[in-house]
Amino acid sequence: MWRLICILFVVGISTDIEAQPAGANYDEAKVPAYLLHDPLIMADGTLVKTVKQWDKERRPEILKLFETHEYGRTPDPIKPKFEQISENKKALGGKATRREVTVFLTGKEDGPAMDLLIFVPNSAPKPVPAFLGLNFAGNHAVHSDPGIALARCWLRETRDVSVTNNRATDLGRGKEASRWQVEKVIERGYALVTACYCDIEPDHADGHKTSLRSMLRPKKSTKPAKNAVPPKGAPADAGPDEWGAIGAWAYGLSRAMDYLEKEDDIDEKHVAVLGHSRLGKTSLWAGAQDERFAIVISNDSGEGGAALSKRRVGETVERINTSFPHWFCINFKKYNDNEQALPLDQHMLIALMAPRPVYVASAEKDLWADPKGEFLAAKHAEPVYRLLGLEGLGVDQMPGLNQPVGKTIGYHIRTGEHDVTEYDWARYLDFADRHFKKK
Ligand code: GTR
Repeated sequence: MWRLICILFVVGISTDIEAQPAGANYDEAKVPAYLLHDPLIMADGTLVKTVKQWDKERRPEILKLFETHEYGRTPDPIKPKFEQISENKKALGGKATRREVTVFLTGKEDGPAMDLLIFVPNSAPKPVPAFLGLNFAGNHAVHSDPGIALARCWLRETRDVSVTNNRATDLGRGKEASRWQVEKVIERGYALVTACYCDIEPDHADGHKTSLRSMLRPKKSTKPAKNAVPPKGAPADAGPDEWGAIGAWAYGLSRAMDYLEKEDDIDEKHVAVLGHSRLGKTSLWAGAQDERFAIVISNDSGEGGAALSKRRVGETVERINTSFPHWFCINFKKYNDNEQALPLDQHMLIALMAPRPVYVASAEKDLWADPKGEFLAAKHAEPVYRLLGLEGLGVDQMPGLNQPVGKTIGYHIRTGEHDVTEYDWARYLDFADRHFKKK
């Protein structure tokens, strides 16, 4: 019944296969023929022809598909409590005001908490638009400013010694500065708001035991199947569509947004949410669920983010569910080595951002994340933007390296590795200027 878009793609992009995880397909000639669901055809076969039908029927239907089969259901939010813990009006040599704010996620001071780091440009007229994103290594890693508190949460150990026994040390200060470009963001008149994702849930299979996910369970959760194997990465009695860690991290972004709605210096109607890699998957899921995010940006988010799963290029559903059993809901494991059975793909996630601007970025050497699959997902979200009277990507072919394209859907593939670079930030700032500072 459903009208399906049939795609068999054969292209070549320059490769660096040796540097990629082994055992995956990086060969376009070996991409299976696959079918994508049309984002404008309802599950019962009805063609979506009006904005109202999209808003009231198809959009909720697609959102529900992602809740049921991929990320799990997010519980109703608890009102958080906020406490400003520091302020420096002369940060960055006087160019910015730096604030640190603790967000008590369950509203209780003895519950899980997330520390926000906020830089607001001093010279820009208030309120200012903002970029909000989670970071991997603690707020202190985002900039070398010694006044930033060290992260208090469990952190992933890295090859260097900046994290010891899963705790932050001073050696980690500024370690991720190239990924945040704080000065550039401030110079362009935007605030930068960030928090460490491990404040919300530590990123390992048992992380749920100490995080929000053990305290805040979705209400009418479907029961585990009889004889179900106890799930890895989720509470023992978790229902098959109960949220995973990506859901919890996205929940944290929405609570940060709750704070921004109260922050006088920030214009809460102009907040762009962004994230890299697993946190790019998170920014997309946050943007899909929470329409307060006015722009959504995915940087190299790959499998379970912007890339089409059905192409099975680079990381597959099985690989991601095996390496990271806690990220998605239990139902997603049904699609291990069975992507063609998915009732969705990631173009439908991108379509959920419409009519808001969305930006998808890839990197040439990041084949694990399947750049072509990221481009195609952005492309196949376009019909929804058109229905809403907007231009989407505006191109049919993947652009060359370092040639950004797009109108309401932005896209680029830059030279280099899996990372967030100055180049990426410059594109996001231009994109935000274009959409936020329209005359
Ligand atoms: C990889 C994972 C990817 C991506 C990446 C990251 O190990 O396979 O899905 O999320 O980590 O977050 O850097």
